[in-house]
Amino acid sequence: MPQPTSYPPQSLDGIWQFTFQAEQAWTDENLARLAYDDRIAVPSAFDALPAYNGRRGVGFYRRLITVPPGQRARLRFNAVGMYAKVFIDQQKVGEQYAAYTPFVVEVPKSERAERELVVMAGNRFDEALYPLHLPDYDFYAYGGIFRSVTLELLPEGELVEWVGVDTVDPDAGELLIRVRPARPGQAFHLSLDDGPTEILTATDVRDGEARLPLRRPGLSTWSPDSPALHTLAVDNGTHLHTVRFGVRRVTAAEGRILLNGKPLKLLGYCRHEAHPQFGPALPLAQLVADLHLLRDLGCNFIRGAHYQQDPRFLDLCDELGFLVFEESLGWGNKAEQLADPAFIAAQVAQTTALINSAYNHPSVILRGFLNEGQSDAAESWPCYDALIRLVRAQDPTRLVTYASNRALQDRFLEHVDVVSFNIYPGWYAADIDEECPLAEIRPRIQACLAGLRERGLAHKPFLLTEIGAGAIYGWRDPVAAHWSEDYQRDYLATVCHEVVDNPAIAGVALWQFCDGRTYRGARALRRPRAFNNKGTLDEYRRPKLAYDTVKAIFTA
Ligand code: ADA
Repeated sequence: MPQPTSYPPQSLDGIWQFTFQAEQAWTDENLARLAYDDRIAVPSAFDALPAYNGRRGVGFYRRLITVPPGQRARLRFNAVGMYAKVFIDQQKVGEQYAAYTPFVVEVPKSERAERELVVMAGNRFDEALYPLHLPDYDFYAYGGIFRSVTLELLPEGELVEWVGVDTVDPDAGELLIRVRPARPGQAFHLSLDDGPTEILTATDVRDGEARLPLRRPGLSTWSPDSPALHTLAVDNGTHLHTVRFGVRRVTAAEGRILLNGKPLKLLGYCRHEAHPQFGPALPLAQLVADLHLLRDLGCNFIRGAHYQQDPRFLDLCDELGFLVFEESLGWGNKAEQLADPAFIAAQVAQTTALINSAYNHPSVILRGFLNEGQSDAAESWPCYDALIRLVRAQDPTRLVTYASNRALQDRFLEHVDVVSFNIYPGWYAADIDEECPLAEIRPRIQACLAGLRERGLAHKPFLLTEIGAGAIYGWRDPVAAHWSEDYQRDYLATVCHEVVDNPAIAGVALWQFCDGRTYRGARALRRPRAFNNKGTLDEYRRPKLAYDTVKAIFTA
């Protein structure tokens, strides 16, 4: 058997040339006249930098790369926002209209080794061009190469493009190895944890995917307390593809979420990838620091709001034993969008890319989409139907859900595994003249549970996937009025005690971990400082009064 070929990916992160063009149209692909008058880091959000703060247009990132003449190669971009075009030697080789979602582009072969790479990163809102991120979303839409870029040298011939590892029975070490592409009768060489190579022949092939059962009794399982990880190398004789995975099975029964048959209580936060100095392009040290803070708070659960998470963050969640709700990008999408075939296609494409690129993270136990879409309108069903079918078909090891702010008016709850509600009793209070709306928090939560029981949905686990109150960092108020740290502390104490004490609640993701920049202009009148201030920490990760209160309850 010829030795399979696998080259380690080369990082292209570092200092690139840069120019910002406020007036250049997205359709204007004339690169020849550009003067790269600036320098920038990759990864970065260019509009998190003083020269480009708040500006909208097109950022051009440029660097040279070296590819041996005649060598097959491709570039992997882990995230470019809001949308991107990629050029090699001034020829367009790829486009991407889904920020936060990885994509790859082939590098055309050349007799020359030194090649010019230019990336156009657009940050103008444009619903026709990019309907996935609209101006009313409550988080700032940055532009840039948000996450790492790598160069992969590839062998000629058929590649092992994708490998997924499903756990069938964690106790028996029974796995299903899914390999794409594949043909009936094709032989694959597998090596688990650098162990002996085993040859498996593809007999069960569906839509170009081989499904190879593999049984390894005694494989250590993945759990928050013991986050054991394994590697699997698959080669088809031409190309070697290695993945890391965890042996774990997630199920839902009798109102609880179970991991390897044991019930969980999910305690944690919703977290945006955001920082005032880096936007969504967080340095690795900040990802680690955020997870250390979440662990210090006593959390075991993170909802990655509202888009695909940095793969390094999920790798860390795998290694540290966090449990994750990951969703594709959406925010308050209305029925007319949700019924629009072009929008549905964009949602299916980005969610498919998310599933494929983040498939083997054992920490991700819940797969979501369409945060707070108009799921109380029948016209919205086509998009929910398409995405629920997609997840069930392509991502069968995770529970399907979506975060709904329609509560008991939601029309699609029967179709998901877990009911996830975003509610804000005591903040967006029913009666704005009510002096102390804290009193409405527990009754509202209990009313949701009662309503679900009446609808015959009490067997589905119930998550509070958003609940919270705003607090301006440093504002201490003897009256404990809205926007004070005191009110937020009392609010989250009420919520956390209810969650911990009430067995009918499977978990909570408090809104939110830290403050984050949001709207500009008049919309910001609802967001003091033009930030979403519901963080338990401020945007620089400085803890508010609520921090110690939540920690005391979560760690009790
Ligand atoms: C919604 C939304 C969040 C945030 C929150 C709030 O639930 O999903 O992104 O906007 O409201 O702060 O009001």
